[in-house]
Amino acid sequence: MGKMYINGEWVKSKTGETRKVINPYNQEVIDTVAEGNREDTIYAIQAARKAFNNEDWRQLTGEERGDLLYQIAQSIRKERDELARLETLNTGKVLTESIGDIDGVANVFQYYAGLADKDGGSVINSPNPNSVSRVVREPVGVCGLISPWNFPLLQLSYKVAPAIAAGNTMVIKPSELTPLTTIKLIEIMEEVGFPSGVINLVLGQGSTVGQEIAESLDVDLVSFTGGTETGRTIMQAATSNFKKTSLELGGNSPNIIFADAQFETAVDYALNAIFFTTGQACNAGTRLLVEKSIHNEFVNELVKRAKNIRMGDGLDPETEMGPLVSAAHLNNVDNYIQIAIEEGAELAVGGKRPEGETLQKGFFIEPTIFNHCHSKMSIVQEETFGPILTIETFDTEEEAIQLGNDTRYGLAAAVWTEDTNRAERVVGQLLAGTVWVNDFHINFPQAPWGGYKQSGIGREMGKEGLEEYTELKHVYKNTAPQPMGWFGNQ
Ligand code: TXE
Repeated sequence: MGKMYINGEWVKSKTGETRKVINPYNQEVIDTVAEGNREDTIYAIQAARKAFNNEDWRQLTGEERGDLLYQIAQSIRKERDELARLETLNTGKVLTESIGDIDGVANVFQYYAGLADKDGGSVINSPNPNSVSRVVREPVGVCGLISPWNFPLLQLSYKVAPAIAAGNTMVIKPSELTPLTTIKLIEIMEEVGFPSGVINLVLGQGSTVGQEIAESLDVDLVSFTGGTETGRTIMQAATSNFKKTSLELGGNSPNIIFADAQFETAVDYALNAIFFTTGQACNAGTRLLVEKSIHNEFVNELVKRAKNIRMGDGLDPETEMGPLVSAAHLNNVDNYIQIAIEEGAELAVGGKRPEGETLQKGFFIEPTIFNHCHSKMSIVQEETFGPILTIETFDTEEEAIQLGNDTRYGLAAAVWTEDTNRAERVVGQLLAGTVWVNDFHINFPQAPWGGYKQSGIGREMGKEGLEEYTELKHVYKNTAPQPMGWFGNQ
């Protein structure tokens, strides 16, 4: 049974409650794990607070913390196959994707291992003679790290690795749907060796465990990846003590195809942009914007290939697309499809649960494409978070930009054209945290990741992702102190 890890010990929840963890491919129970509540969370927060004040942790140098991170990266590489298998069992995603995720996790730990001892602060110009002014970065304190179910370990690594690099302590809460690889990561971290209380894991629901983390007066920073509405709740709760808040929320990313784009490559990537991880990616290319002159040809090709997508068990190497993560999410996605049809979007392919006995046991939905959409439709404006592509057309560059930005989100965007000057003009106008030119989905630890508008606050990864986990301190030293003689000096 999967337990929680609090104050250096593996523990059951105080109530003894447990939760079954389900494989979304066939609804079989993969494991049973502890189900914590507010009381367990408070205990973990207290342990993290104590550990933050403990010299054993505070006195470690950046180099030593970097060494711990490097060891974690190495262990993840050793456990790659097992971690990837677990991720596929728990999320339903295909094994190749899980392997990519786990390689990404190791890379994130390695990147922050290298960064942990690089920032020695800076000396700034002081307006006064005989003085030295410097700015240093210090850890924030106790960090609450709340992660989602779509990239369970990868999204968590964006938080845990920089939090350690900066010298914080933490309470980790994975999604209640997908805790298995996170439990395994904690085992790895225990083996690498951290002082008790530096790393704590609490399992359980968002409304109890997550809410306590967001509200607690003893948590100094909350970093959350998940839905925009949950992000709003967390931000409100975090006002209790004005926690530093980092939010990576939803997206509704435009994928803009000009007529001069390399046709076959653009089609290929457009499919990958939306159907990767069954559309359950915050940066999925959900809104395809195609120049009118190639629209019909482009859609025909997309539909032809979408019909061939093989759904099935993520562990089967033949499978190209797995199920959605849960019955509740399948229901959400299905609702969006019905609304789209009612609103007059033209269903080009998919739109229903697949036939065939084996797929009935899982939370499958067919790859779905809606043609002739417009930006007033909810299917275009909402984040469906399923394998649903909407298609709109444009005539001019200006129109493409206007449609691309016609969303409350701003996580990512892509533009496809062979005209490099046009590409730069469009990039400059798109309101998104990441813009790809003739590519999609790529991200890596060196580059900051996060969104404009309602896609969130702050950035993960890159050196900016480390700075989120630090406080700035200005130190001013008078090197020739003299009495001022200001008060009561008659
Ligand atoms: O996510 P939630 P849900 C989007 C996507 C999806 C929608 C809802 O559109 O359809 O969100 O998904 C924890 N205080 N994304 O409901 O609720 C929860 O336990 C603190 C985008 O499954 O955001 C889990 O650990 N924490 C996305 C985490 O928040 C709370 C990834 C994410 O769950 C909480 C996932 C609370 N009050 C969904 N309530 C992305 N950006 O990649 C829940 N949680």
